[in-house]
Amino acid sequence: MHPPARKDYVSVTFGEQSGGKYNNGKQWRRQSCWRKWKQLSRLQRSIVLFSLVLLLLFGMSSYPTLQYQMCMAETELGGAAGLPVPPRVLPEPGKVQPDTPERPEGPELPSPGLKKGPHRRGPPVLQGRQQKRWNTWRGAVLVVEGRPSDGTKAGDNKEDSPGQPPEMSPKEIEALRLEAVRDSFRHAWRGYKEFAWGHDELRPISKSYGEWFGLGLTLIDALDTMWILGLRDEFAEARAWVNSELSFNKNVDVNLFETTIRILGGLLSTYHLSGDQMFLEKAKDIGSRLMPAFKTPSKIPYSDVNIGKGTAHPPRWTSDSTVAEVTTIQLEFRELSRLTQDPQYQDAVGEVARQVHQLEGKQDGLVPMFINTNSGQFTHQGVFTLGARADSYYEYLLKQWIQGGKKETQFLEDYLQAIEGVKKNLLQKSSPSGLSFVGELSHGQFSPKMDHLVCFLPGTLALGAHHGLPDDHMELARKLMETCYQMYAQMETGLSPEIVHFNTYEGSIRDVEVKPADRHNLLRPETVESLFYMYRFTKDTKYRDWGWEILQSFNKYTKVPTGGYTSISNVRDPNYPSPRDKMESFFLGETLKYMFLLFSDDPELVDLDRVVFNTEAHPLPIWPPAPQEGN
Ligand code: DMJ
Repeated sequence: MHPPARKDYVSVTFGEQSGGKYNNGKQWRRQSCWRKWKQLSRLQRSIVLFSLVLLLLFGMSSYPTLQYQMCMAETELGGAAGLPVPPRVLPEPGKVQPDTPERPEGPELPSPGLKKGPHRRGPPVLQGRQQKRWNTWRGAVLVVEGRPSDGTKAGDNKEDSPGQPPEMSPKEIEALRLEAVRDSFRHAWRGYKEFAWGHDELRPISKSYGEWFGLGLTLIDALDTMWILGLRDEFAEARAWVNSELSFNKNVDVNLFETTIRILGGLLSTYHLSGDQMFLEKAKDIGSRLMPAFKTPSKIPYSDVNIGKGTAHPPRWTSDSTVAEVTTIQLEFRELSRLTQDPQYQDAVGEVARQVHQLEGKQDGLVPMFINTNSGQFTHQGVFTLGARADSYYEYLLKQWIQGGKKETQFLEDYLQAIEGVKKNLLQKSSPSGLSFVGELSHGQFSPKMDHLVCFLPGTLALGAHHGLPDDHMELARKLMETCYQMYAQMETGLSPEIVHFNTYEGSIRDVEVKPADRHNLLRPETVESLFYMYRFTKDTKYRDWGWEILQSFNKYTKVPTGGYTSISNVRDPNYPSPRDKMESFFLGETLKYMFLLFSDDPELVDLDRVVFNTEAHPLPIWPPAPQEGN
C-alpha cells in the first residue's frame, strides 16, 4: 500500500555497498554518518553535541571582532577581501585616513608644535612600558593630504631625524584643532547616519544599531554639539527628524536619570541655543511623561518610568534608587519649571534635594550610594565614593547653587562640607610619584580605587573656584587634573581605563595598576571636560596639549574606518585594544563638545558666567535675577 521508505532506503544502499561497489554519493555519506551517530553511546553523543554548542557560541561571540577585522582589512587593502591581514585596529600610522575626503580643501597645516614624549611635564615614568608607548604614539601624527601635520613627510622616522616643526601662530593652532574635532564629529555622525539613524546608539563595527529606550538618544544628545561646532547642515537634518519622527508616546520603560540628562537636557539646551520653539515643546512633552516617577511613598523617585503608560517602578531586584540618579535631575526640571511657569517640576526635584540635605548617614558631607524609595532613607550605608552612583550628587550641589544665582545657600554649604569630606577621608597620594587621587571608603577601610568618572572633579572644583570658592579648591583641581591626565598618558594606547588602583606603599615601582576587568574605555568625557574648565580658568596651554593627545589616541585606537568610534576593552594593548562595537551617545554629546570648547578661544561660544552645563554637557542658562532683585 505504502512503500516502506526507510526499508527501501536501507536495503538499496546497503546492498550496493556490501556488493563491494564504492559509493561516495551524498546520500550514502549522510546515511553512513547517521549510522555512526546511532552507534555512539549516550555519553559520546552528549560530548559531541556539547562541543558543537561550544563551537557555535565561540563563533557567535567572535563575530563582531571578525567583522571588524574584515572591515579593517577591506580598508587597508582597498577592498581586496580574502587576503590574510594582521588584526590591526586602525590603518598604519602615516596612511591617509579614509575620511580625508571630508577634510576641507586648504593649505596643509604643520603641527601645532606639540612637544611629545617623556620629556613632557609631569611625574617621571610610572609604567615600565612607557617608552614603548611613546614610540608607538610618535607614529600617530595626524595626516592631512598625505602629509603628517607636524611638517615631516609621511614615513619620516622622527626618532632618527627629529627635526624642528615649523612654528604656528596660536590662531593657526586653534583653527587646526577645531577642524580636527569637527572632522571627528563628522566621522562619528557619518556612521550614525548611515547605520543607526533615529536609533539610540551606533554599533560601528557590525554597522548596525542598539536600542536602549528607542528614542534616538545619540541624535538628541548631539543636537547642541552640532550647533556649537557650527555644523548647520547636520543640525538641520537632525532637527527635521526630531520634528517629524520623534514621538514620546511609546510604551517603553526609560531610566529617569538618563532620559533627563540626555533627552530633556539636550532638548532644553538646544532650545536655548537655537531659539526654536519646537525643541521646547518636545522638552515639555518628555518632562511631563517622566513625572510619574515621583509618585512613591517617600517622593524619592523610582528609577524607571513607562512614558507611554504613565507608570513607574524601581528595578526588579530592589526598591532602592541610586543617590546620584535622584540628585542629578534638578538642573533640568528646575529649568523646565522656569520656562513653562509650571512649578510641579521644580517642586518634585526640590523635595528630593530637601530630603537628601537632611538625611542621616552622611560622613563629613559624603553620601552613601543608595536611597530607598519607600522609606526615603539611605541604604547600604558606610560606603563612600566620588565615582559611580554618587559622582554627580556633588556636581549638582555646586551647579544648582550657580544656576539659581548663588542664593540657595544649603547647596553651597553641602558642597563645601563634602569637599572637606573628600580631603579628610578620600584623598591620598600615590607612590612613587606622589599623584593625588580620590579613593573610596568602605566601613572605615580606605581603598585606592578611582573610577574614570571621578575625573569630573577637577573641572567642578575649578568652576567653584571661578565662582568665588576657596583657592585651595583650585589647587586640588590642578593636582587631580594631573592625575587624570596620567591615567591616559601612562596607558599603552594613551587612553584611560574605566578604573585604576593606585599604589600607596612606599617603594612601589609604579603608581597605577589596572585590573584586567577594568581595562575598558567607553569614550567617556570626564577628563576632557575638566581640561576644558582648567584651560578656561588658567589659560595654561598644557591642558590643551593634553586634550590634543587624547583626541589623537581616540583617533588611533577607537575610530572605525567605515564611520563612527567604538568603545574598546583593553587600553593596555595597542596592537589589539579589542573593539566593543558601541559608540555611546555621550561621545557626541559630551566628549567631542568639551574637546571643541577646550580648543576654542572664543569666550562668547559658551560663557561660564551665563551658563551652567548639566552633567551631560548640555548648557543651561544661569537664572537672571528677578526684576525687583536687580533694583
Ligand atoms: C554621562 O552620561 C554623564 O556625564 C554622567 O554624569 C556620567 N556618565 C556619563 C559619561 O561618562
